[in-house]
Amino acid sequence: MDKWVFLNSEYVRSEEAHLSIYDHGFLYGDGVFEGIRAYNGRAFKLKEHVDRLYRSLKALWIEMPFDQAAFAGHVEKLLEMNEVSDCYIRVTVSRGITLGLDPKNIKGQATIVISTDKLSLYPKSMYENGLEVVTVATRVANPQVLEPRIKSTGKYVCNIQAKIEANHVGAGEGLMLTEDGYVAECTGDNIFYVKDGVVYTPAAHLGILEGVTRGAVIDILGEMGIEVVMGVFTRFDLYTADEAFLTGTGAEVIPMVKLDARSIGDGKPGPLTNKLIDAFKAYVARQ
Ligand code: PXG
Repeated sequence: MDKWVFLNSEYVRSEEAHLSIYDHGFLYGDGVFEGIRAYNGRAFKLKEHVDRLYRSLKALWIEMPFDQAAFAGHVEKLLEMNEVSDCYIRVTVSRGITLGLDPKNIKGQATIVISTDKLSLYPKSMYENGLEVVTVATRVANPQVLEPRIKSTGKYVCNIQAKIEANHVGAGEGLMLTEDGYVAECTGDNIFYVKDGVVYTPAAHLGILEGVTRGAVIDILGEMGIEVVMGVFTRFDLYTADEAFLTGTGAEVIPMVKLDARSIGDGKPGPLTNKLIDAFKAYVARQ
């Protein structure tokens, strides 16, 4: 189906949205992105996503021709123009166009694309039965080399390698560790576990993406009166947890029932996880 796409500073038909072969995003992965969900025609946590996008851009010194409010306005307008209700909004910004890596030779503005697409979701059975996860050999990037809080397109070669590893053994997700072997995150999701009624999740400084869904889930757990501890954990903590779950724009909240072939708890989605999934649905509905 034909649809509108926002490209640079105008709305064009998707088949007319072409990018240069000299785009720095294509040549070097020199850009950033956001994946946002729309529910009932409204972009979920749009401000949080746009703020994260602008933080990523600032860190990479990529300049935008408009401010955050105007950018959010373009996302909302595109949703209206495409008359979509529940969809995946993809925002990609690259430094712009020049062959050669020196950014001073970039001509014109950053390349900016916003599109709305169909969501590809985990099957319903995975929410009911839970996901099996394996630890992959590919580590998350060391923050001193590639700051994970920058959602850069280039960084995702690591996550894609990790996903390939998980796919090869038929796992639903791949768990990535830090260089030191601490639990970081999955290839496209943040990770949480439950032990004795307390919820634990890796601290941001370890080299994880500070997920928008992670933030929402921490708020919801707070509303539910459940303590959330951000810290440094090993796989032992997950193997011996009562429950575990993953969060992300794509997965929302999904139970994780196995890690490296070991059952977590009794190997079924846990009661707190199931309660949280319901609470997340209610939270989304009232946004
Ligand atoms: N960690 C990583 C490495 C991610 O890529 C998350 C955590 C969860 O963050 P959010 O803000 O979504 O709660 C992500 C999210 C895509 C796509 O295009 C990737 C993500 C989200 C949406 C779309 O594949 N990654």
